[in-house]
Amino acid sequence: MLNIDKETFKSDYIQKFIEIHGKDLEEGTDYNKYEALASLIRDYVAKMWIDTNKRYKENKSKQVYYFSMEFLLGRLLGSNLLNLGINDLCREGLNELGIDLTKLEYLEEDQGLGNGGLGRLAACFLDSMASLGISGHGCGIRYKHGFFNQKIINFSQVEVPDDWLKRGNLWEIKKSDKARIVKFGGEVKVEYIDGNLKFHHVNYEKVQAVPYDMPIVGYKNNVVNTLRLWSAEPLSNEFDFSSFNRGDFKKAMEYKDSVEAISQVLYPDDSFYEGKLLRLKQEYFFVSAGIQSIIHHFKSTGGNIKELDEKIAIHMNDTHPTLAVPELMRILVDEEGIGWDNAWRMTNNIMSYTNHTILAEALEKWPVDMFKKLLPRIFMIIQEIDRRFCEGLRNKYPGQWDKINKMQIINGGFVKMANLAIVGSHSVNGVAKLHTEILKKQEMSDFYYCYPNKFNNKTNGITHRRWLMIANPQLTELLKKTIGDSFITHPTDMINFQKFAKDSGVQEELKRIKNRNKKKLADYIYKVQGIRVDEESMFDVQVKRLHAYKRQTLNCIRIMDLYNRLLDNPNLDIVPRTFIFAGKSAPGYYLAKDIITLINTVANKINNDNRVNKKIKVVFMENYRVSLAETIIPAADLSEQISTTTKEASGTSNMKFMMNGAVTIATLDGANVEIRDEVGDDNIVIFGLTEREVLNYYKNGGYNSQKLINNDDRIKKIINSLIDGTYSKDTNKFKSIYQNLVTYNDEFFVIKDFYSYLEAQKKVDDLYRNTSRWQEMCAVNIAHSGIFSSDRTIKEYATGIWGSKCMYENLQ
Ligand code: 26Q
Repeated sequence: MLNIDKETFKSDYIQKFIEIHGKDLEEGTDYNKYEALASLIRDYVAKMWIDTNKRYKENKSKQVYYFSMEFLLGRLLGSNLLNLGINDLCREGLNELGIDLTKLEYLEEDQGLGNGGLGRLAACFLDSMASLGISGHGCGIRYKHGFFNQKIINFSQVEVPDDWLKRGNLWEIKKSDKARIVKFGGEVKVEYIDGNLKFHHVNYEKVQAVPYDMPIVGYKNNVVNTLRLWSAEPLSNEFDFSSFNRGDFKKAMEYKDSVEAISQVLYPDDSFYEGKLLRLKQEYFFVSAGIQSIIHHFKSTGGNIKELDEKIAIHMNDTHPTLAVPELMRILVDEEGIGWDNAWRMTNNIMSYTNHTILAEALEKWPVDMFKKLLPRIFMIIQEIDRRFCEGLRNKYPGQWDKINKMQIINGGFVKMANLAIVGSHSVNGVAKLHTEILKKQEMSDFYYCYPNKFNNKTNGITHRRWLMIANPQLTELLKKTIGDSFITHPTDMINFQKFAKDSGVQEELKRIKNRNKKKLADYIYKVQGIRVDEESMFDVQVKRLHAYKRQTLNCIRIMDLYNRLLDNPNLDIVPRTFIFAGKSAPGYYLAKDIITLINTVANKINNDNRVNKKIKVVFMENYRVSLAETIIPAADLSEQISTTTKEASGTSNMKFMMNGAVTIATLDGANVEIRDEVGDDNIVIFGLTEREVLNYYKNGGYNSQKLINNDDRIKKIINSLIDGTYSKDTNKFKSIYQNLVTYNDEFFVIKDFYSYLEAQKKVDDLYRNTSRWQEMCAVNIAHSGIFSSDRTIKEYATGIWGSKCMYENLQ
């Protein structure tokens, strides 16, 4: 923990300001003030960072590397201040200098280098690893442009490039001297030397990978780990200078552009795989640079390469970093001269893999021709891995060709990344109990029966430091006041709050805190969207990526139904609600974009209809991102977790909402199952098809959405209103949604679950009317949320997968 007093901080701050801006504080803009503060904090962190690295080196502790294409960090100033333990001191010190810390915090751009759940999980894991004193570091790509900014224009999503680096990134340090070369293309020449095969990769194109390091500060424990993000830069000696000199710099520029393209932009798809060459380049680029730098560091600090697997662990966040397996093999075999069998044993001990989805359309597979051309040596290594693997399979399953074909790594003209990740790792995990069971018994069953011990579950978690302490300081204070502050380092101690669930004083406090958070959100909605919402109404919230399986459509059609009912009966007895949506759609996912347009169109109609807008309002908030989530989630009364059962691997916003005292309406999907098991059926509202029913329909058929619609006038009316001009004069506008539900038989059972959902919503109304019962439910949810801290998850990874020690626990 940083040892500093307020007066020292103030004078350090003023000095820093003058040093970097060359003017007095009074002359500075707010952004100047933010810059000075962030730079000062970075200086404070620097010493701890160096000390941590020294300690890791001296203790020779096992180093964990979390490889991920995405790290969705959001803002860092607040979490760095909190984790350094100087939040209050800074706030007061700055206040005395006439500066409002909150205002400065809002000036920081979100670091949006991720799509959603998977990227945010990586960010929570970094925070937990540092806070538990685990020597765990991130490795990824420093995209020049992160996830696009979303604007809503004419009710529809428009994508605007994210330019998060335009004013620089104060948290990173460029380490040019640690740059690595990544090789693409070319050919492999094979040579026999003393009876051994030797492989020479020639005529390749060189790309320089330059690392930018960011400190990851642990919570009050003097630990600072590293997130290393790689940027692609051209090498000056790769320019074709002869053509450059002739004045023909087109070629030189082409080289420069093609290199810079690699770390130019994050792919904005989160559930649909497309075999794009640039994406494959990105994957190999960061994996190769990362592994080279790990091995270089290991050797330069005196490590013996033969013991590498005792000293490092590499985790693959989904299949995106799977080329780490053949890249590690390449370095061990080709460069370190280790025999194949030993290299393979070590690689297997080092690597582990998390699966985040069962959607078939999201599984990565690369066309062999493309792969071979871009990564000739890596392809050969994968062929050899596959050859040996299949040889083993043929012995184990003689004659079972179907099974062997399905498990093969290179098959049907494609390199299958999930198969390679499973074969190359000693551990494969799912992200919630149900998801892991589905992986074992359905999606990856052949692999599970072949290697039952590899498979395990690690239910996701979220860092309670950001999602409770930073996002909801008042609730944090109430917890401290009632149960003490042990929950900060031992989040499961939040269970002690359960005894206060029926305490009327605590219930009132909870309500007061929620109302303040709601007011803050309502003010924000008015400021940015110009919509006035009733702060007394129930805030009913669904915020997440737009996807058919997440069923924003189900939420929307029940709002359309409610609107119909209110028009029929203006005195209908319902709890007034504000329906809040937010989320981005992949730019090429037209159905999801149409759903955004539908929600905004319905919102516009309802909000402007005086007959109903005292009772219901609909708001679609633009540009969902980490910092917006921090404002929305603490203000939610009701958390919508309504995916088609079996489709949502885990979900993590469900955990954030419960931790902030929202009640959940949910299907028994992903981690909702575990949330239900924690809080009990009385403290969550469950509806919808069960896992068994869904799997049965998918397997055996028997579902007919058209029949359901035609037999039910109420549903028919809503569905027809998509195409009969009720919401848009252009009757084609929502035709794709209509066709999905009617013509294409409603793949995600929106119609099937409709009445069950309505009934659950009726139950929510009844519960909400009983204020004391509702507050009790909120309290029970908060009390049980500690288990969903990513600290718990990371301890399970550390002991169950990585075999790494957690300093923090040792100190207990
Ligand atoms: C793959 C290939 C090419 C381009 C993009 C991609 C790609 C990128 C991102 C594929 C998937 C993703 C992200 C997936 C994701 O966020 N999954 C979510 O992971 C969460 C954390 O485990 C779970 O809680 C969610 O249930 C799951 O949907």
